[in-house]
Amino acid sequence: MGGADFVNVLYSKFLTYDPDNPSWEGRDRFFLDPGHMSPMLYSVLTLADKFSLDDLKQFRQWGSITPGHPERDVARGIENTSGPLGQGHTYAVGAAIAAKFLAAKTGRPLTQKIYAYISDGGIQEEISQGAGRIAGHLGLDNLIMFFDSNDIQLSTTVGEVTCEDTAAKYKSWGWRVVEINGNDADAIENALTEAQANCGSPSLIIGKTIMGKGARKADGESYENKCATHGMPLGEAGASFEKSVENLGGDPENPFRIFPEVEQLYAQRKEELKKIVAQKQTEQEVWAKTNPEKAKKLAFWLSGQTPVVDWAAIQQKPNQATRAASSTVLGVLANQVENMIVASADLSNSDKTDGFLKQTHAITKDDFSGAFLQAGVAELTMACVCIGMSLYGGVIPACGTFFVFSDYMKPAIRMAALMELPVKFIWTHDAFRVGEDGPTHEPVEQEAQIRLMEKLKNHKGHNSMLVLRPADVQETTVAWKLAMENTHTPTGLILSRQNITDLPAKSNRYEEALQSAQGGYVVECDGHADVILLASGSEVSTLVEGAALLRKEGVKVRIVSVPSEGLFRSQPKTYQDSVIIPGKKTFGLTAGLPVTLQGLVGSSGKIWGMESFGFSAPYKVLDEKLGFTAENVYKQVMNLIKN
Ligand SMILES: Cc1ncc(C[n+]2csc(CCOP(=O)(O)OP(=O)(O)O)c2C)c(N)n1
Ligand SMILES: [Mg+2]
Repeated sequence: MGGADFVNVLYSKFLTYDPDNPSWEGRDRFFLDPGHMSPMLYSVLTLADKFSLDDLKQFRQWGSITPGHPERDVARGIENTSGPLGQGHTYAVGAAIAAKFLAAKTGRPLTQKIYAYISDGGIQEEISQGAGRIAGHLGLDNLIMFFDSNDIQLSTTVGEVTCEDTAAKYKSWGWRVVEINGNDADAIENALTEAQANCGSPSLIIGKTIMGKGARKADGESYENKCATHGMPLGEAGASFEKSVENLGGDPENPFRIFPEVEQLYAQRKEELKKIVAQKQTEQEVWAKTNPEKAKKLAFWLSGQTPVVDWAAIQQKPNQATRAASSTVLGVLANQVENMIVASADLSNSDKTDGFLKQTHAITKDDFSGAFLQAGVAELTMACVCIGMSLYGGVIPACGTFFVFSDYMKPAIRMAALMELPVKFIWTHDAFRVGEDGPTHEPVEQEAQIRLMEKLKNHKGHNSMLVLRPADVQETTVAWKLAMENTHTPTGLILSRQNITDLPAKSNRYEEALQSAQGGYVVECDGHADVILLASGSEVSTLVEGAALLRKEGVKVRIVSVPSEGLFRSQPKTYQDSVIIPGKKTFGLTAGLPVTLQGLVGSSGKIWGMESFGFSAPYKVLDEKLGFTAENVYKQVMNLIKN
């Protein structure tokens, strides 16, 4: 691989890590954007004693520790390799922000670097625009990125798809850019030395490299610079495996071999690292002794434990939109959770993340003590930056935008779920009730889509995501509590734009809303109910209004709020059956596709939902036209119980 010279120089001379403690937080980080190059990373990590030659021989096999695209395996030195091109280097941007933020918050000296490796694919992915812009704008001089510019990609040459001046592009975003021969070890070493000394801007090293360097055909002719070598073993791609290994100085009979001079180079580096790490740790200890309070805080943050928040004391104004209730909670979190960073994609005053912003200030190039990231209009970038902060550790990231634009973030949500990262996604304007903005802004199928992630298990066997759609202000407080307590998977909060009448309280609505922790619970029940009325979010209050009409006709109802189907289905069967009684007629109301509630309502019921895209009109008109009214609940339920 053409980038092998770079990673060799990086790992044998520059990257600082503790050979004995892979999760030492003072380590440099290396993010490999093109995850398809994981064999290159495995190789260099084998030289660093993290893998064996036998592990390399098991590459991509069932049960091996060397899968294709490993994503994350910190114990073996892998911070991240990104399967989806473009995301990985954006995680690096997030990690660089987190490092600067923690340094600013604690006064701890910042000595580590965040390295990223990007290829033609990552450079072309749209997300690189957001990552490049933010890194340049914030002057992330702790970020050094190497571009493996080999002019070849998967199915074409680079020249067939672009004529851009990549150096000029990054310079325009405020990066320091150098261009070198990426297969020249001395040039790489010089470029890295300069980049390390650079202040005030991120560095891009464009390394011109040769795809399939050293590859030869059977007749000895060169087989370099071929798309075919991107994804196939050399022999199958048209080159000769034997001739190529021979040409590179190896033994085709015994290709898995570490040469003595290489072994020596890495053994020497290991000794150097021990000294470097010992010195850095001493510096950290000196700092911790002079700053015991801050050091204690930092240790707690890095542990990833649930922050202490006085949830019961949060005062909610009644009958507000759940986005407003979320804003109230965020205002409290800004003061009680010092290691939280909230971002918004240019909607802070609308998604109400400004509740947090008002208690802090935005992060800027010269000041990382603020805890708010103005991400600009770049939802996927923002989500990946948050993932990067989470990968770095010590920071609790959250980000907000309109629910309909969760579509722009889905590829990152999936990665957060796969990597078990507790990023919080705040999605407001959760239904067609954004009416006047027309169908483009009205989410319909988004809730069903996001809830699929609640149904998908991660490799630990847990729901890969927690998705909560609270029904009123107190459920919103509880939803945030559950989100902050969820330290092992991402959480999505789906919130309303419009005001919602609070659900009826028996004694204390907050205490009752705490039952959201079971995913779903009975809000009200008239003895032996004739019918179960079930919903999440603002539709629950519409059911409450409909129930009043039904009761006038002597119908006994049970009203159930299900903020999270995934959480509900994780409860013991006896609990589930005590809430949604099997065989009982059930009516579900959803502002999403009917399928959103299918798993809860089952076959003995009826779901009233959206069957098409929305329409442009004020939301009260849409409620009437689309049947989201007490009267329609009454009508539909009467039909259901009669049949
Ligand atoms: C988002 C995304 N789209 C498509 C792919 C499939 N894919 C893997 S590598 C690649 C392009 C490879 O070109 P380059 O990045 O230059 O890597 P090189 O072939 O030079 O190693 C593509 C399209 C992917 N992994 N991620
Ligand atoms: Mg390439």
